[in-house]
Amino acid sequence: MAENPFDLSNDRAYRRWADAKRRGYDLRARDDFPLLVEIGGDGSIDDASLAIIRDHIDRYNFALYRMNGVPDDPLSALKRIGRRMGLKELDRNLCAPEDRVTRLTVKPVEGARYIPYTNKPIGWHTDGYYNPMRQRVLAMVLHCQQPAAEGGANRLLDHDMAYIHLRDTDPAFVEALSQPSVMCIPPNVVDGEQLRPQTCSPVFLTEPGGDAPALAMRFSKRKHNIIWSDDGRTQEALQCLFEFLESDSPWHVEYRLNAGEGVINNNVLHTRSGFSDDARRPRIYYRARYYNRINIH
Ligand SMILES: O=C(O)CCC(=O)C(=O)O
Ligand SMILES: [Fe+2]
Repeated sequence: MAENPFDLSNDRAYRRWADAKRRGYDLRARDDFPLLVEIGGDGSIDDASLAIIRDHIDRYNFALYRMNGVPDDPLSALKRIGRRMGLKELDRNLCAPEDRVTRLTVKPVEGARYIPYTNKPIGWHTDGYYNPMRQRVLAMVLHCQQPAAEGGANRLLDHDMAYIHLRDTDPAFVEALSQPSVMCIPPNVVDGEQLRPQTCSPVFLTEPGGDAPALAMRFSKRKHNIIWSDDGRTQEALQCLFEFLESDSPWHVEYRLNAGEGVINNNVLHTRSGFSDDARRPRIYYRARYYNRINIH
């Protein structure tokens, strides 16, 4: 078993891991870096593409793909991708109880309570930061079936790099954001019915990985509906994190997905910019969330 780089008392293991992460990003700057990996329109992935996806996931926690055609059946295509990634259980979703893959498009009335179903920008978050701890969202696939007429780009940031920024700035920031109840989400109650209980959790937590633990992050920049620990250290750590997220580090990636493109990822930090739709061809995204990390065999 390799040493744990997330152990705050093991600086050597952390340095080795952080240096390897940074080296991985140097490759992205090269001209021959394959930003989008080619896959089939039905979600099938050949061995060569699978090897590249595995490499990207190992290094960056995300991989962008381009299908060789817009899928006729995006739900099946997404599920096929998920299976190939070793992803097992799809998240139960309040808004997509029937098939557990969510179709994101602007909804006029009832859905508009949730920002994803509007054309508004979405700030930095990881998916399911409000889920109970036994249903942690550790991976997801975000797929563009049809882009907006204008806008609707995504920014992505590997949460490992946010961790590195905080730990290099002050290890006490990581310690503060690893406290078991640093972030609490009040219950979701609609018309007197509790749809979700209160959930408290750390921001940074570790999950069993391959031969060493892996990092997961639960976070949203939204002020609304999150109760943060009010101690000074946590507040400073959050300030540092907010500033980093809004900065333009070499690790931030911005991309506007075209039809048939998407991102497979270990639930990295991401945003969406606001957009405007052509009423005849509205923006359509699909989102599949899973309770385990990507594990490609
Ligand atoms: O619409 C998008 O581009 C992303 C939506 C998103 O991040 C979410 O629904 O969690
Ligand atoms: Fe999201």
